[in-house]
Amino acid sequence: MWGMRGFKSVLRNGGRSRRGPTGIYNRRMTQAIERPPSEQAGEAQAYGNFIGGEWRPAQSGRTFESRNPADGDDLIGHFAASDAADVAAAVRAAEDALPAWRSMPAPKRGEIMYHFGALLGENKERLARAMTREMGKVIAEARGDVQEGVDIAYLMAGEGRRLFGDTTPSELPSKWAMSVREPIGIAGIITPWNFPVAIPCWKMTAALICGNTVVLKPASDTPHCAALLVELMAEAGFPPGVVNLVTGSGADVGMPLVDSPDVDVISFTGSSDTGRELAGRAARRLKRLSLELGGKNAIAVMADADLDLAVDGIVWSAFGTTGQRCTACSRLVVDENVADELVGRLADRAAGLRLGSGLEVETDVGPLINASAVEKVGGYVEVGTDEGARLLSGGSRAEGDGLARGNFFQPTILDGVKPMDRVAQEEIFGPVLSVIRVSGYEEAATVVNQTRYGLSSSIYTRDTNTAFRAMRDFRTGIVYVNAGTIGAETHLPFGGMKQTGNGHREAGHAALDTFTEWKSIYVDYSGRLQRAQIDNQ
Ligand code: UN1
Repeated sequence: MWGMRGFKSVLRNGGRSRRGPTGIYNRRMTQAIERPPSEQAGEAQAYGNFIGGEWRPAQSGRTFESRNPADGDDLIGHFAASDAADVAAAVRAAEDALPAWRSMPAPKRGEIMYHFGALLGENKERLARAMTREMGKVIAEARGDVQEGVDIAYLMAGEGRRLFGDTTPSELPSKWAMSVREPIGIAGIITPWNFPVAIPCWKMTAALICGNTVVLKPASDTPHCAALLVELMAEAGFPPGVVNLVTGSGADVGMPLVDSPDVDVISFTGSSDTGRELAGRAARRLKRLSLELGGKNAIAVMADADLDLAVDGIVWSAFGTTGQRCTACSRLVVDENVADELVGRLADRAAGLRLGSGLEVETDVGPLINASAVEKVGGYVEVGTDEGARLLSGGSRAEGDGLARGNFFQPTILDGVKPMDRVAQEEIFGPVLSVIRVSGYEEAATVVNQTRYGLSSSIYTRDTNTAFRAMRDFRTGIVYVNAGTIGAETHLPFGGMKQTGNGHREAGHAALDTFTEWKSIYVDYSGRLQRAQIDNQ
């Protein structure tokens, strides 16, 4: 446990985030930045919530730990185990900051955002290493995660000079008609651990550029990444209270945020079960809610496909990030004419993947996020084999040199899976690929769509007509041709059909719809009463 002295010596103190004379965060008042606690030698450090520009412990004084999933002995830090009282304080700070932030011209908000993107880029290596240490993904992918944050920050900085509405002819003479976007108010942002920089950045940059203030509740598995991110946002010049961080559990922090009558919009990425619960709570308050939930993404490989290309794409999509992406490929739908050859090559590749700490450059596959994920994934392998699938490679917890203290699971391939088997229907969120054999495109398209989810899909074919049919037929928010199911770029809409979400999209300019209200404005300069629908007939 830390007292306030230890707390203050480690965390950024209030000086750098005090309001300047203009009421706007004044960067000249900042103090020298201490070395981030993660880089300091000695004992694990304590981190608080970031509320109204100050780092504060949870009001209850309670904390929780974050540990390295590749090595459970590596304690990263102690974090505020917050509750409804801390959420209320953060919401109050966001409310106080709202009037000045929403009235700041959007291009000015964009300048701060641009500065944030640049700082994130400068700190890419530091954040990437902290990310690999905290959630396990291999360092190259962690750098990609931070880069995704940089990309969306620059995109949203540019939106500060767009945020377009429409001007349109009125049906009446001498009357002006236009629509403009307005911020909604306070945005509650609830994010997962698998993209601990990119996803908070997608959500927060979109909310902020539109003029909302935010309260971020990061996953309990990655509070350190969130603290480092928010620290950079403060340094970039977002005024106090515009970005607030509250760490803790979903029940103690996430739910009070969703229930708060003062939080106007919630954006959540996570499990379908939690998403459904949030939807019920938000609905009772008529609160806007953007959900990004599960996936059961398929790659279809046709008989005419370039199999070398397909093998690379499948291995990357199924086992990259240890299968812990919403977009990960967990179903391979393969034409029976090439199935044996493809599956044989995949099994060889899977067996050759090197497991280990993501900080070692030669590691291909890092650990799962925690011990319960190992149990869950192992349980699904059993479910699959009980349903009649053949285990082609992997199938159990990985042990061996350097793996004993981590949550490692072997890359796993199950062959002979039927479309409605549980391992073909339920999200496993681990390195498990279910192979379903089909005869031809029609059956492949049916199987690809035979799921309640609809995030990402892909087809490998050399036939242009087949590729276009898949682009038309696959019921997913993202479709790839001759590429795997992962790797969405930030300037296109990201999100899924069916039960992957509730119709919203993130990233791209589509994200602005989540965080703005439309206002339609009519200006009659005729100097007389003109009645719409009546006086123009
Ligand atoms: C996620 O797993 O929730 O397309 C996000 C991708 C990444 C984002 C994944 N750019 O795989």
